[in-house]
Amino acid sequence: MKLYWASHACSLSPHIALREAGLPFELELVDLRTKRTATGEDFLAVNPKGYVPALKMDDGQVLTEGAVIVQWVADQRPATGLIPPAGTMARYRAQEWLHFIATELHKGFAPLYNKLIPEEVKAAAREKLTARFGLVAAAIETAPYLMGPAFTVADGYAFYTLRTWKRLVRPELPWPSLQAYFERVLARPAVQAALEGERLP
Ligand SMILES: N[C@@H](CCC(=O)N[C@@H](CS)C(=O)NCC(=O)O)C(=O)O
Repeated sequence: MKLYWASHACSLSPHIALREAGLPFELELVDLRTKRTATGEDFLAVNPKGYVPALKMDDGQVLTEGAVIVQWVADQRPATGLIPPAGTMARYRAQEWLHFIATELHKGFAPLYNKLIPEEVKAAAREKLTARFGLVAAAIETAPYLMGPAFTVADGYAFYTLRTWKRLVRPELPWPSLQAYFERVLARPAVQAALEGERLP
């Protein structure tokens, strides 16, 4: 299996999921500007969408969309509890988080990356993100992780968005309880290993 990734990108979330699941995989760095990989592959031939993450499986199939890749990864190792079983209400709750993180948090940062977007629009995006992160903060007031006592792939994805806030907005998270949550996830050995694996020479 091969995970196509880029630095500071949302591919960190499936990277964490793969390490939490203990699955064997390789990493392939993608240059998102040239669409070539570190070993010279044409990334558009791998994923015509041109963005990471993409997971090439052992049978050659390529799965894209981070919120879906992490579910596939978690389902390979059900005993890890990285996601509740398919068909249960708990699974829909995990999907509810994953979709919220993808569409409201991850994509909520989009205006902040765009140099052509005026500052007032960026300020409005930051305000909206603050309110959305407030919902995450409320969820972790009563439990260590989004789904309760145990870490799930939703936490790995949320962690990426918290890192993005720290990098693009300011080092302090908008809600105090989020900092403790960030540190809890950061301390996990699989998360440490993923961050180490993404350290560029
Ligand atoms: N819908 C995709 C979006 C992934 C995405 O936004 N990837 C960014 C990095 S975080 C990227 O590769 N951008 C480069 C591009 O769009 O060309 C998903 O949820 O996985």
